[in-house]
Amino acid sequence: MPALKEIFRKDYQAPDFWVTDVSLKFILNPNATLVTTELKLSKNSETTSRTLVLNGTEHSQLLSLRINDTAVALDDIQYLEHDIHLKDLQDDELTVTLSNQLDPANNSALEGLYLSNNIFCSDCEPEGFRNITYYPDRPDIMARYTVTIIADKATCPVLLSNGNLVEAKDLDNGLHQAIWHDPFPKPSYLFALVAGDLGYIEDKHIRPDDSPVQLRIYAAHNEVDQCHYALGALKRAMKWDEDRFNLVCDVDQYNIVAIHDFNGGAMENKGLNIFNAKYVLANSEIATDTDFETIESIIGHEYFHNWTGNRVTCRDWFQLSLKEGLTVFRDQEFTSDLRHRGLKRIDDVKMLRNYQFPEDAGRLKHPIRPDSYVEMRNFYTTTVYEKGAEVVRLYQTILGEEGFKKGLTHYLTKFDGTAATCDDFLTAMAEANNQNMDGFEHWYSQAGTPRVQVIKEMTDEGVKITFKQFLSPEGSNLQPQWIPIRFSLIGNTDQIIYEDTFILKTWVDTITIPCKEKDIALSLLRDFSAPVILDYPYTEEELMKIAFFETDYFSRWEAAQRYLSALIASDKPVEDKKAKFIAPLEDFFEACRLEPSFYALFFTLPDPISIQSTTAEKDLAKIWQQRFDLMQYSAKIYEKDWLEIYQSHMIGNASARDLKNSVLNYLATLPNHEITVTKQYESATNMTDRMAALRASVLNNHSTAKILLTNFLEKYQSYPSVVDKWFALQVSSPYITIKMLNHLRHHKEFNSHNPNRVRSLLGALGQNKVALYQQPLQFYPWLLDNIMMIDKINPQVAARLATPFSQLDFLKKSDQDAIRNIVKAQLSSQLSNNLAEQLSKSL
Ligand code: B3K
Ligand code: ZN
Repeated sequence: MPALKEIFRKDYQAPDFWVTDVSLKFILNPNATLVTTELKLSKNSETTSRTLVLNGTEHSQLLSLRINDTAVALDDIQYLEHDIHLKDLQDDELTVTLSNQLDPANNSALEGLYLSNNIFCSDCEPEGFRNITYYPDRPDIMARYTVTIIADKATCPVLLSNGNLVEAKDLDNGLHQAIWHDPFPKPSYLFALVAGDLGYIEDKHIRPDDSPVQLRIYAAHNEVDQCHYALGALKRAMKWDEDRFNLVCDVDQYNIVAIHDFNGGAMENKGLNIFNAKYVLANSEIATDTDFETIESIIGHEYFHNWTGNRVTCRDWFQLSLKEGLTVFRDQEFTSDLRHRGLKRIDDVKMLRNYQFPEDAGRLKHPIRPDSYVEMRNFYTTTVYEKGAEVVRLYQTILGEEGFKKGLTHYLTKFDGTAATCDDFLTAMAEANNQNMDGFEHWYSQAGTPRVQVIKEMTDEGVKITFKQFLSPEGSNLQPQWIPIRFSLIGNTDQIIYEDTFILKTWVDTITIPCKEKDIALSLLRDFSAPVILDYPYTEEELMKIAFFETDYFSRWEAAQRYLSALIASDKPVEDKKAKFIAPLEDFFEACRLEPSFYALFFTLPDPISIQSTTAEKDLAKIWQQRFDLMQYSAKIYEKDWLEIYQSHMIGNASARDLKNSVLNYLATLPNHEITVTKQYESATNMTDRMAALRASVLNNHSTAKILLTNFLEKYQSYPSVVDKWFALQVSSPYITIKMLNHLRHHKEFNSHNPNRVRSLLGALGQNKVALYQQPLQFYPWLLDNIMMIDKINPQVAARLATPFSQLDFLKKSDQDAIRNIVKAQLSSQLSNNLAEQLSKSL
């Protein structure tokens, strides 16, 4: 395998030339698109050398190049790999003009300009623009773009780019042309082009100064009626950013396009967001309640980038968390404000623990601001995004909501129109709040999840609490991080008698709270106030007190989960767990009617992998079985009560559906309730209920599962995101076999060129830890073979699917070794840089 070239953060150098203006002209054709580019350049007075680097790739064929009025012979051009190096350019202001040809129809990597269902579309972040034209493709270069698009009017009636439409006219030979101008200087990764036969719906957002923003969502004609929910979400996002952060939309036309073949979730291109159709198209027949919430948050996320990412962007890609962590935090707050803050926090923590904690403990671990990379595309990780968001949340926890807002306003004002760094953000936060935040910066440079050990002692002065932080690997040159710990004390009368936030800034610290009561419960890390692993030996009594009497949603849920994890992991026969599980459960049967969504989470037992990581039991198959036994036992004992809750929530809103479907999971463990599941499937009037029934049937291996699956596919064949669910559900079953996987892999609905479909098969298998644990030597080689097949088509997607190979710790040691040997053997094959980086780091 060729050596992988690593790029280091410490090597950042400003460019010798800035680009002030870009003119692009596209003559679109599926196999031979002609691109003409004119760049106005200006010397960066802060560097002494005079080299212009125009990044390119093997995908674009250079046809001509001129510097000012002088043509450069193609043979005289100096390349370093695919990048053009123009050296010793003497003018301080100059124009470079070039033309090149592209083959969008054969661009299966879906980066740069490609075709999806006959729609031309672009995807450029982080370094896809260099697939479109030769350009200094780095985020610190921000230029004004004018884009001319010429295409066949019959097949491409809609021509879109960033900014404002300044001209549209018909040309000869059935062609037409549109010219777009974007007045905001932007980095190349925010460039976008869409052209094809699309329909749209539209609406307006009225800004505080009464001026309108025209909003449009474009989709295939037969999908336009599925865009209404997303359009409403966009309006809510615009309003929320005005109310919460005084941030107003700065463009007069805001377009979103839904595209079926898309590598990521969505892209925040200035004024022209391109979305994976899965995160736009929805109605209650095809989308679950969770899908609606996800769509709203992603629509919000891309819109919020308009300030945090587009107006202030990143100096280099190592700073990615500057825009992503911050924007995830903003979308989390958006959902919290519009929906239910407590429940949203629980969802976010679950996500962080299920995906980011394993990454931080695995072989691909990296700080939220990495120090080096081979392929930047591999660093769009849950660490950069979700842990990044937690770090942004720390500022708010420490500075308060108002302090945070002040800091954000200061940051956006100070760096408006520029490319900034994570250090700039920290400085702005500290400046605006007049706070010394020295030491906070270690969150950006140190990888791994801190562990916080807490010791509680009752002394004559009161409750003495000692906090110690541990970072791994111990003994290395790591510095203590700032860890805010929200906590409360619940006293003898089950009331909260004290609450505070303690900020641990050193390795060890202690506080004493004057309190004479005995039997107090210490509730730690309320609202999950820092992304850490809490090591505190809660007693069962403490957990019960917290689960019943805390006011913080996260803490109540967490206490119940800890309690249940220990109970499930314990080797006692299930009948002996009765008193401990069933008796407390009874108390919630009435309470659950008041807050159905919350209790739906409460009743959902911790998943096997989280039990494995928080208890001494490491046999995942056994955990899975004991978890099932406990559910089935409780279903038997309380069948009448469960059924009563189930039936009384048959009709209702999303919250009622949550509760009903969490109860269905208990009932579904009993053979006599297969019929309950089937009935729900058949009579469902929305996707939430239908999918919940199908899931219960498949995951419990009901005899009817096959029939329901066949029926489901027939019904929803023409809805790609629903067919994705059909694949993913089967693959996430603990009963999945290689035979079934092969059947799905060769199913007529499988499409190795569509990232969503590929993820619904290979991504879902990588997440099915119970199956992987049981038959690792069958599933991992199968997964690797198929990832390597995808690598030939789409390296970016393949590399992301390979992350399970870096997180093998949950397996038996001998299995880990065997799998690493299999990976090692494949490293000599032809792999993309993307996949080679992920796999070689996994060894
Ligand atoms: N900024 C994009 C990331 C896309 C990366 C892969 N092409 C989406 C987002 O985080 O909003
Ligand atoms: Zn983002």
